Amino acid sequence: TLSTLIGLPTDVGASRLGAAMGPDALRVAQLGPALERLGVQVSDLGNLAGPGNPRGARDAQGLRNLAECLSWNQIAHDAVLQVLQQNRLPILLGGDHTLATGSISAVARHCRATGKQLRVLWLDAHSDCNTPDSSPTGNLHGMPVSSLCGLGPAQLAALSGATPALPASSFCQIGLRSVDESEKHMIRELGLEVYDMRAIDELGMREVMRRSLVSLLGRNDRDIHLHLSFDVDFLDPDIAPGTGTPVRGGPTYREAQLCMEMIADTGRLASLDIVELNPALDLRNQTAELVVDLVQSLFGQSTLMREPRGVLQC
Ligand code: DIR
Ligand code: MN
Ligand code: MN
Ligand code: MN
Repeated sequence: TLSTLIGLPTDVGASRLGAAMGPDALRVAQLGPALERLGVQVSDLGNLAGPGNPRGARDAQGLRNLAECLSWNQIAHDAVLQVLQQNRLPILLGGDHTLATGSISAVARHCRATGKQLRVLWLDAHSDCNTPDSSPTGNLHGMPVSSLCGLGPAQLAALSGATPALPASSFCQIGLRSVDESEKHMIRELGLEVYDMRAIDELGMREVMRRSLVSLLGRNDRDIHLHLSFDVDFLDPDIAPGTGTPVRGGPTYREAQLCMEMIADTGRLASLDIVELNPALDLRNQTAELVVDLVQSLFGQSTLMREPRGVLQC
């Protein structure tokens, strides 16, 4: 595998500062070398430049820092698209989760051009499907899913060159435990496939992953591009304190590992966002180190020699 790290140091979509330091914390935790040890060839574009955080008040539409979010998402889109066109696997180092709008818009554009089918797995404590009308905070990191489904701010929703960038049926979300009232309705309306923490409690992570991957990939016999959008707040805050909107009751270390291992087994991962890592809130970079550990599993690290198995057998 050839991969490219793209540092996008911004927190304009969030209300807490600090996610802008995420890319460097991942480099300090040796993300590149960890992937190289697994046989992944890594190049690093470094941190791309973009507007600072004006810490704006909410505008007439109720949104915070919309212009800056648009710039950053355009930067994310252009960088991810270029990496995909080089037949490399883009790894977006955020930055807050608004960047997934630009990143996934680029993946959608690339898949449209190459005839691939895009599927998005969204690991998060939150559903990120607020709209400008429904958002209780005005923070754009709470809106990437609705933007990609054509319901966010118009310019964000149009980034892929088609609105919606992809249908809601192409998403699957896992790990949710903080969903606004308005989002509960949106999940219904969009028909989003969601496995919340209760589902993980009741079914176990293995069955949740099996169901998710079957519904995303089917028999895994078509030309599918699987994108993983990994919000670090997916993880339980006891093991991952370095994130801006932690919610207790998340997946354990082993549950998260299994999740990544099962994604690796599909052999379909073709692009990745790592977002919402906030080193200012972390303890001695432990969250970044944990993320690097998990990303190694995502790229095939396993305890024993294993034959990659089909989704239906897992
Ligand atoms: C909340 C929190 N639903 C919002 N969202 C977060 O601001 O829309 N997403 N933290 O990561
Ligand atoms: Mn390609
Ligand atoms: Mn989140
Ligand atoms: Mn998120």
